[in-house]
Amino acid sequence: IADCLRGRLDAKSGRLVLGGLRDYMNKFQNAERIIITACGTSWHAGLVAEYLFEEFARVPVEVEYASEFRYRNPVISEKDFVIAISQSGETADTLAAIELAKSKGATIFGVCNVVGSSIPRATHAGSYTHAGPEIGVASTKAFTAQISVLAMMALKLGYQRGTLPENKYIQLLNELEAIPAKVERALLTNDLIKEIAAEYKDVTNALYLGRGYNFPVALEGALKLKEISYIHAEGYPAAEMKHGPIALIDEAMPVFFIATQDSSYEKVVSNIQEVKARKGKVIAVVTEGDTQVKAMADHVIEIPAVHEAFVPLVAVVPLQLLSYHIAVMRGCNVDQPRNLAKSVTV
Ligand code: F1P
Repeated sequence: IADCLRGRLDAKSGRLVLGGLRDYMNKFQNAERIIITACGTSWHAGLVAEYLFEEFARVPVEVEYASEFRYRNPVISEKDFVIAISQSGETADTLAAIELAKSKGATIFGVCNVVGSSIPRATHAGSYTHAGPEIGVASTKAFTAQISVLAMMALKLGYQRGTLPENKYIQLLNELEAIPAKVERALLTNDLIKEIAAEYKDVTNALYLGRGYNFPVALEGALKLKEISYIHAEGYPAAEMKHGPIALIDEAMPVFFIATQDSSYEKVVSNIQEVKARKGKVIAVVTEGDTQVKAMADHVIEIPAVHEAFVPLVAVVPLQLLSYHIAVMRGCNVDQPRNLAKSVTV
């Protein structure tokens, strides 16, 4: 994240340099809709971006799995600004979605990690995430770097469109600048997470629940567990629990909540009560100093207080660590999970 922000962000002067946008700022600012397309973890980063763009820039956003988008007949025009997100820059579905949108006259912007890969070459413009090489197949730091770029884009757009007042804009840039230090602190939970992993390494199912900005974090937490530990896991918006997944809860079901102190905190607390009433095990990522969730949960993992809009950048870290430790304890190869390719080029 620090590498991604470096040179692009100067909160004190309000300077936000997004070189890739320079020639396309007009298109971006005047777009009637933003379409975000990606696969896997990158799609989850796109979901976070939907919340960011709609909150700060008040532009309608659609987030599409590239693997669906490319095969249906979507309504798309030159008034759309399409953002394609990919770590590898080689994902075949995302490339095909780009070609489709391009053929309809939309402007395509890439958010990719691998410099010179196929997606940056197929797009009109873009920003690199500068996350460094992803050694493992499953994306981790690419996710946080993608969200960092997308957050900067959302703040810039909001400011330019006048939906984000200058003082709030500067305040949010300052918050963003403080994120790398908060991630460092979140990494200090490693030993505790290892203990939690030892307790849950043999489960066969897990649920991940979060609301608002933490809903995509729940999806990503579940995906990481599936990808590297081969444990069946589902991510859901916490409020959807009562529409189905609640039937799964018993004493054998660990439920991972992202329950940080934000606008949906009280509602998440009542979701936790519902799980505890059914004897489910609750492991919650909470804000430092939390007492309410701590009193109910089987385990809590504390992370520093973060502005609600940027909480995915920090809250995902303990969930990535948890999947890592569980995978290692189960004897799985965390860098080369079975059946998974780093670049899905077919
Ligand atoms: C998309 C993706 C990754 C996943 C795995 C397979 O890749 O689904 O999110 O972890 O590596 O591919 P990309 O388009 O972001 O490179």
